[in-house]
Amino acid sequence: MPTPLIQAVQADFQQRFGYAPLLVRAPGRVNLIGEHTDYNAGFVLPAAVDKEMSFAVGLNGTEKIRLVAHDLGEDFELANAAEISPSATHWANYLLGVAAQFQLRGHAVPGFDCVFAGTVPMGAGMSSSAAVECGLAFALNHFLGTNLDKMELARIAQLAEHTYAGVQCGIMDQFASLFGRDGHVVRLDCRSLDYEYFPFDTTACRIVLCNSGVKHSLASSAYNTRRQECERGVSVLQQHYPHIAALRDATLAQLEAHRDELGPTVFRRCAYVVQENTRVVEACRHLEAGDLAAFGKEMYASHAGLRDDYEVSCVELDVLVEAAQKVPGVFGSRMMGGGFGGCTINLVAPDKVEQFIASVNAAYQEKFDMKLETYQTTIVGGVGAVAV
Ligand code: GAF
Repeated sequence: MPTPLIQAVQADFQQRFGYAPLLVRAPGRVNLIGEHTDYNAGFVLPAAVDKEMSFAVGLNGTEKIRLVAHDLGEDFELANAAEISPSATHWANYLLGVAAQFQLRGHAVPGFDCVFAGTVPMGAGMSSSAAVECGLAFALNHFLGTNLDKMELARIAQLAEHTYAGVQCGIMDQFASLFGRDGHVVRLDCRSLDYEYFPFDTTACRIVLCNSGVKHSLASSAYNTRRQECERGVSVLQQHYPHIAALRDATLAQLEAHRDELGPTVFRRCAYVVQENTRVVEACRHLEAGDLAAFGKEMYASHAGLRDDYEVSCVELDVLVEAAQKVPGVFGSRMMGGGFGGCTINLVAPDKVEQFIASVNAAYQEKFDMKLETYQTTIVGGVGAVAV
């Protein structure tokens, strides 16, 4: 059954361009645990959720690329699809970057039209940009007949983010949007790209997101700096342990042994990543054993590491996690995504959700003069075409 949003982009497309489009949905994601581990060749545990981007896409038989951000009421036109380059129109870059990646792989991109809209909140750490990239990558793969598999599409979307959005992200977000499975979280080994699905019943344990509403303009540059700090750590360690190709391969003992050489900041960044990787593996064990309390402890430890060692949290997120921790029936809570704002993710017993939302709202209002949005999410399947 097409959602109202899919119907809206379809109607907008039809009215503007006068022909029938392909309809595509691309979900945002949550990440239960494993933050800033993806670009360190480590483990992550995301799931695609029911906040989605909706697309209407078609080939227009000309050389033009015409893009419409339905929510913003803005459009963008490029005269010649063979001459794609980054644009001053911020949102258009996520789409242009994807088309450019197809071209770089030797696939000519003809003129196309795309209308998109979404319910994934922007800047909330739920991967709205990855959803935009993945939705178009799916559509172009269809129209160009390129037959690329989902992992290749994830890679295209990731590289679009690197080259046209300037964020040197890992592959988690794009992977989650494309590989999501209804009712399952998925553990990805970001080195081998092997993945394993774990059932997660959101009627037995709710996933509640608290959107702090905080968006830091420096988040992208701080993200890239964290990545560089990790790379610096690896280059120091490699001088002593040539087998270390990424922080995934390092141990705390090795970091301790070279603490002075690493320097205090790089040491703490690396120590966080090494511990977070272990936490993902442990958390999956707890999930399989049905031990949500133990799973939740890993989440709290993850937040503490992100706050104190990786330093990507902010006071608003810390207040939300502290408030969550005081509510009975909350298994775990932590900041989610790149950080510097956005959401916390909370695992809450179903009969305690109301109390949880009331408590975190009260704590947030007491400290900050800002509205807190909360979302109860369900886990959905990954990017796909929508039949009408
Ligand atoms: C952002 C990035 F896009 C991901 O690749 C990941 O690194 C995440 O931050 C932190 O875990 O969402």
